[in-house]
Amino acid sequence: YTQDSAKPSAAFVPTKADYEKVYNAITDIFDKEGYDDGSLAPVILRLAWHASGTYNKEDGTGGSNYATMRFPNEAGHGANAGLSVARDALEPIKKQFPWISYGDLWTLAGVAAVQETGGPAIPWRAGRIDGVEAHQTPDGRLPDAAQGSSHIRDIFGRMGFNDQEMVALIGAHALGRCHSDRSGYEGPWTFSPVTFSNEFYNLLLNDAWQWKKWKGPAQYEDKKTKSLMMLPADMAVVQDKEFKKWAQTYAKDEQKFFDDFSKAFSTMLELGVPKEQWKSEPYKVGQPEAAAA
Ligand code: ZEM
Repeated sequence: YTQDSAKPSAAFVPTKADYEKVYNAITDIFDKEGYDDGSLAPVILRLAWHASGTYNKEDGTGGSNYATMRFPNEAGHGANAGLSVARDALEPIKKQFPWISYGDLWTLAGVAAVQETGGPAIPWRAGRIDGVEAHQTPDGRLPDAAQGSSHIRDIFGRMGFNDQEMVALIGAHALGRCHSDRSGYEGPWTFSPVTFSNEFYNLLLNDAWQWKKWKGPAQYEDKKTKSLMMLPADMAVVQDKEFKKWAQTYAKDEQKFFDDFSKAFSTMLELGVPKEQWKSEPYKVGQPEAAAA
């Protein structure tokens, strides 16, 4: 045996076409009859965000580089409850494409979740590497849904985001729902939880909201149908004057929301990755022009 045949994966250098193949394999697992609203895309987007949102700009720790949610300690952080659903769903794809790092797989899956539900293209690039348990960050780096605008500014400011970017990022709550057996909260934010849109801002600004009367954690329900929800942290987006200006902008102008979300989310997915690790400039995966190229 030569050294090469002993280490076959080291010799393989993936191209953009290979990432297109991974992307397509990811989109193939989204539809899931009987699960939530019929799609795994929302919980997979939440995985990509929680894998990236641990970043601390002060010391460079956390972020998407090392995919440390693979380890039991970080997987067990309260904020990550339920994300095994997303990690487990992506595992067969990791087996099919063993050369991709978990960080690249999870973030590319987040890109696919946004794009395949009708959201904007999210520039992405490969380069994350799998880390070790020592790369895990302490519990408490992700936002607490029970808190308001100063907490949101602390948490997202630590990642390096400004007010406008914070408000744009939270707009992802157009997708998916809360689960009482995961976060304790319950219900979807919008009537179309598998469509990426600016509906989160429209509902937040234009519906009447009241505290839900129940045994669970304090959350809002819409007065009219009592079928939608808002977290206290969501409500902060209209209670805080500076945040509210952006919510109004995004409610009026979906294209502006898409543009700003795309930039901020693309940045978020790159947090914590040293420059020298990137394999290319960011580019669009899974878009018609990419497939044609
Ligand atoms: Zn969420 N999020 N999030 N979020 N999130 C939940 C679900 C989802 C907050 C939060 O506490 C919660 C961002 C920001 C913030 C998604 C994407 C993004 C849930 C419900 C909670 C409690 C979990 C459950 O029970 O299943 C808070 C406090 C945030 C900021 C202040 C950002 C940024 C996101 C992406 C860019 C998504 C897609 C879901 C839905 C998951 C699902 O399973 O349907």
